[in-house]
Amino acid sequence: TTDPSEFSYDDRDVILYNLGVGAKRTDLKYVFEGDDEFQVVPSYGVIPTFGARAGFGYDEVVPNFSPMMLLHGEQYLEIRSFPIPTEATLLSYPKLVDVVDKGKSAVVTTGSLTKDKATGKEVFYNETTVFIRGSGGFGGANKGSDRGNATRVYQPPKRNPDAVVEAQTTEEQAAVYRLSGDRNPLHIDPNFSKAGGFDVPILHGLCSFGFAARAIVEKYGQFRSIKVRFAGTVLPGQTLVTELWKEGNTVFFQVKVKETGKFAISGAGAELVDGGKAKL
Ligand code: HDC
Repeated sequence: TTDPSEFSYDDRDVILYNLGVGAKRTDLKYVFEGDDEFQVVPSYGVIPTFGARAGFGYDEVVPNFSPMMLLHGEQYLEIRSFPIPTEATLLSYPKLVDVVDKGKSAVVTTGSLTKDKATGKEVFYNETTVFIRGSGGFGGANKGSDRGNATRVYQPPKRNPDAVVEAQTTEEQAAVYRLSGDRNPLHIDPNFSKAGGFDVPILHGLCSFGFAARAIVEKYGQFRSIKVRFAGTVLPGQTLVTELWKEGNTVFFQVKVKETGKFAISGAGAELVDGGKAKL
């Protein structure tokens, strides 16, 4: 297709994505299309929006834009119909939501609705916030709008986590993950990443997001929305430690890098479908 908003996928894409977010060969529901419970890790809902263009360029909304200085800041995903298909043709409709001046940096949010092409049914809604270093100082008065769970900062309870899930990424994690759609050279080309300030190409924020989403589904079941802030970078090969707390329908979570003790994801939360018990 030549329509950039159109995205088709099938079981091969599902398996590649699941492997990209750390599924093991023994997790048959993620890696074998013949399994009765074959499914995609629900964070896949971010992927169909990648090719779609929102009708603006970052260089048109902030000063001094350089792609090397762009980092993924936050992500919100809503899943609007279940079960998530393991093959479909979808259409995405992105639009500019917010541009905020953070002084040295700029924060730009794009919202994108994704529908099933055949039925018109809404499948996903995403908000993607990028943090663009060196593109602030343009004097915008906008402090960012309140969009409910999409902008919520989830404060985890003070008690110890109810569950902790540890998973080591591989040295090839970003090299595999990028094949699901985000070909940003920041995650593979050392010359590009060096220009952006990183000696080694860094892991996609959405790859760590997928690891955390998998942990939520495995511990508590399916969720209808998920929101994260990417608080620090992760290098391929590092170990992700996801800490989770469940309160009613809400899962609070955060992700730390085991080797450094620093946050990769903070202020994050997910809203479960029917307390996570729904059989979908
Ligand atoms: O938090 C710092 C950081 O390094 N975070 C990790 C970033 C990261 O690794 N992201 C993932 C990898 S990059 C990636 O995946 C790119 C991808 O390929 C392409 C994008 C995806 C497109 C998808 C399309 C579907 C950093 C550098 C982001 C901020 O740190 P500092 O500069 O120290 O900021 P700080 O002084 O703490 O705060 C300044 C103001 O900015 C707000 N802020 C901080 N972190 C933010 C953020 N806003 C959004 N997102 C974040 N992650 C702070 O709240 C503060 O605002 P205020 O002054 O109003 O309080």
